[in-house]
Amino acid sequence: MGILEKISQNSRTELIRSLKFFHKILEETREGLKEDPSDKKLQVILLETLIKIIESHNYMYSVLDAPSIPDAEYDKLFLELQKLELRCPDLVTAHSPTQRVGATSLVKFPQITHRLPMLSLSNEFDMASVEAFDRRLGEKLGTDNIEYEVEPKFDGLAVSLCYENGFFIAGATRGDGETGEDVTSNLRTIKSIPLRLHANSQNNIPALLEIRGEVLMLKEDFRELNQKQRKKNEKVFVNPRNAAAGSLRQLDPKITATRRLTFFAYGIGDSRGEGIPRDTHSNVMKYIAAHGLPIAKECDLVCSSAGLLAYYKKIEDSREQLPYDIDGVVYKVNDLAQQEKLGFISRAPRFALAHKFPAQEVITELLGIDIQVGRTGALTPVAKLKPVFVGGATVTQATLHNEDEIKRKNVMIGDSVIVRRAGDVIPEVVGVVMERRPDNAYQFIMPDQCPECGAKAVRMSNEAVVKCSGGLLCPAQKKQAIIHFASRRGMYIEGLGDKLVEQLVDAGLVRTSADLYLLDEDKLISLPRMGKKSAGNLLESLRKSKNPTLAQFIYALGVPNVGVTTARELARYFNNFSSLEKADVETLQKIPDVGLIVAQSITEFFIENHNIDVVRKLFSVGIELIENLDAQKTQDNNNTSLINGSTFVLTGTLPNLSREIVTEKIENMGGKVTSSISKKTNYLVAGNAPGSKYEKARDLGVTILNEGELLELIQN
Ligand code: JCF
Repeated sequence: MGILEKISQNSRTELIRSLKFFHKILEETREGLKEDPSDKKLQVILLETLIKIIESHNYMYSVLDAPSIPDAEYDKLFLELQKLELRCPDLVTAHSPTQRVGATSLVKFPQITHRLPMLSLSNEFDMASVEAFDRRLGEKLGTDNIEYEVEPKFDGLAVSLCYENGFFIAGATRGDGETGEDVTSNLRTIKSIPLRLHANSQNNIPALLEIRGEVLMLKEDFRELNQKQRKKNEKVFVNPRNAAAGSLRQLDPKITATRRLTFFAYGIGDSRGEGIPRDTHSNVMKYIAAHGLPIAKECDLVCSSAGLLAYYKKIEDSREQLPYDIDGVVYKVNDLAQQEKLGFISRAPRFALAHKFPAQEVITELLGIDIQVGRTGALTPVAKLKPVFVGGATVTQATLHNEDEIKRKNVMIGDSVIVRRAGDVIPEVVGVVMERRPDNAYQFIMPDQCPECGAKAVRMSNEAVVKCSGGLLCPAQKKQAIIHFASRRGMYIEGLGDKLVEQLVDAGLVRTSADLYLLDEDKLISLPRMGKKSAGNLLESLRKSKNPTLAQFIYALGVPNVGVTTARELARYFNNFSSLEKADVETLQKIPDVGLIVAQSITEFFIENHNIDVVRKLFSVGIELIENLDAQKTQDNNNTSLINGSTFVLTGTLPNLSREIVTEKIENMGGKVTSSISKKTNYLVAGNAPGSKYEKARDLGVTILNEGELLELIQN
């Protein structure tokens, strides 16, 4: 452990101890003030306590790089302090956090004083406040149809880039708004920041141009970084924003260079030179773009509050598809003369507003930890939460991944935990609010027995997961195996969902996937809520599922470590099921992507008597494989299709086709779909909001196709 890390850990522990204490005082003073709001002594105590708490969080966030509460909670405390100071102006002191323009600066980097202060934006969360904003400005300007430049609000780090005579000479973080950290060397590693401004059509380069914008990490790059970090057993980042911050604030620019960061400009600070627009903000944006700096594609011009709200809705709806995280939208009066007229209010321009999305991180209580048993017997701890509304839905459960994760995050039952839910990602417990840990919080102990069947739970020495050793005798594993068997990419038995499988197994009607095909109407209607019609539909689905491709069937069996892609490779290699069943470890390893572990997992599966029985039974109840179809198709296309033998990578969202379908089509025609671009990649299929793969493909000269072009290739 380095000195800095040691200090961090010690200060964190100390801080948490004192925070606990201050929170008690906070509550008591709040109570006291409820009885007598004008009690001067209590006011002073409340004020000092709020300052202590806020400054501690500031320190943990910006110096120790370890945020301890969600932004929204911090904002609440800050607001409470602001309100108190507004009521009692005599209590305002220079050391109050309200008297800063922004967050604390780090001492690690040299400081740079901004030529013009970097301001912050006023925030609003609701429609009515946006309407009030527009009305307020309209009254001041004497118009009821203000034009606004609008854009997504990047969830990154604000920086200022200074260009002299076209050369990038210095860049700094926002810091406290007056002075920031000199991160010039690190910014120079970001490819989307030009080291020299491009000449625009008038060919004039400004003598001075201070660009304001945001450094961020694209979602796709964030996922790749965390994958790499996990492999190297290094720190994984909570979200792209923290990853971007951690990457930009590296003392060694070589490390920053290995992290893929992106920059988007949103305005200018100081400037000198001819041709710099002085009329509208949208012209400033065009000017910035013409000089080679990236601006958000989603920038737009709208009028009046109706235009603002329509834009908010549009961006909110496309949020998931955007390549970067945003936390709202920004509205800015477009006319610069109007901007000047409106001026500033303390730390923010009066002519701009951040309209934020509802929080994606909230605090709630961890009521308990349940164990879920998966198909392969993996026991997954799941957090039972006090219901909480986050990211647009009520959440009662969140994954805790595994035992090590719980230890790493130091999660105890009874804790207040930070829960994050972004889009349709599974909600997860991000961390613990340590200062709120109650005295009766207790450690979770991973059970040494499967909670479903009582079999011993074992942890392999080199694995993070604990597994139930009950195999298919375990009802939970049985159910999961059947759910997997029936799934869309398996046998595709329509209408056979999780609930129904559970009922069938619990009623003793189905013990293995083969039993499904022995069901009849009488057996089915014995189940609660199952009529003749539903029974008929299910039997029809079962009948229709009896002729899977070899690949589908292999996948459906649920051999550990054999996913869709491996199943396809196996089908292509063996062409028929009996060769696969008989294959030894050496033979299996000749297949692309099959290593020793997968090969062993396959041979072990086909040695197991129970599995052999189920497979035999499946064939005896009428499963007939379309064994040679995949091979046939490949052969047919051998000489004619450009797809056969080519490697494809997919990025972004395709307008009409899902990734699964595209992958299936390509693979059925003898092509391969991989996840990362290299010189060996033949085609990149790019949809909306493509990630960094797009640039990489372009750099490597890989052919880029859109959905239409891909379909043409498939049809030819
Ligand atoms: O994230 C943005 N698009 C954005 C952030 C745009 C702006 O005009 C901003 C900002 C943060 C602060 N302006 C300020 C003053």
